[in-house]
Amino acid sequence: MTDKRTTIFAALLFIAPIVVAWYGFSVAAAAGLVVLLLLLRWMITLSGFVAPEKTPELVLGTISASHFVEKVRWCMDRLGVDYVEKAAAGTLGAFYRGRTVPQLKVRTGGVRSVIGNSPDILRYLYGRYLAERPERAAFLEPTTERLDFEKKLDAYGRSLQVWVYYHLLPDRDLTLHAWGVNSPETPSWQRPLLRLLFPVQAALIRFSFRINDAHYASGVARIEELLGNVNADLADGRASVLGGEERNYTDYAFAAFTGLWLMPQGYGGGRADATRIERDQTPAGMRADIERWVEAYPAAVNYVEALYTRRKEGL
Ligand SMILES: N[C@@H](CCC(=O)N[C@@H](CS)C(=O)NCC(=O)O)C(=O)O
Repeated sequence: MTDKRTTIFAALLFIAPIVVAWYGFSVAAAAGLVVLLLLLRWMITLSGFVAPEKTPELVLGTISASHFVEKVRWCMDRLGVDYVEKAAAGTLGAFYRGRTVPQLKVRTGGVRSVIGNSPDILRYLYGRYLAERPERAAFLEPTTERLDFEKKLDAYGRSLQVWVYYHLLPDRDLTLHAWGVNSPETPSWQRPLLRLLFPVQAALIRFSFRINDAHYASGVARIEELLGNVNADLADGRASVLGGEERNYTDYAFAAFTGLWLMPQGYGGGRADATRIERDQTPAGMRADIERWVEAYPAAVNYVEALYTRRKEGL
């Protein structure tokens, strides 16, 4: 409800024991400080009702180089809602705050709600905007078939995370670039932290995503299975992977995830340019996978590129 105020309060909580030790507070004085802090916390809660912070109605928490973010970002653009993006440095939020991106913050009057996980965000957007703009929201309808395909796509997205880090992590500079160290969108205080914490972050990623030869190989097998199936489905020239002439959110999700390795022009809708890595800058093994996929799955590649051309043209 009161983001900035609670952050300041959290900082005070960390400073308080230092103040107590520094000035040699008695037990009674330390207890008094605790009461003061509790009172301050209560005031912050009340201030949320009396003077709510003026935040935009929809804020999308992002890191710019994220295919899960791109899935939601594209759907929000397609839906035509006004929102602002708040970018953070890659991986810091996950390992120190326990949150993933995309994260949607919704303000309704004085109340702020936070939704994580791309499928949950898309379900919210459909429910929220269906009555207001039924035609624009129809592509978000979660039919059984779409939900089933979305699960497979999200698994493809997770395998791509293993694939990306397997290739990228050994190259510190490239990884830091992807995490936003050179991006003006990344808060300036987070950029030096990224450099400082790189060995910790890399170790955490290696551990949590199980980055090793065997997991990479099984991830590539899963990626190729999905690409093979979608490529076969698209061979008849259909507009939507699931069939028919109307595109739906799973088509954008497929394109957003595939865009992570294909890097078509316009990836990120102009909001991921500062973390972009061109194919000729990628490590040799990564480039070899990309080139193999481009050759093996032409229908899927053409489909994603065509969708990105339409995205650039605002269609
Ligand atoms: N199940 C989540 C997965 C999202 C996810 O894994 N996001 C990654 C970026 S692609 C993330 O949050 N990384 C944390 C960070 O970089 O702070 C979703 O569908 O939104």
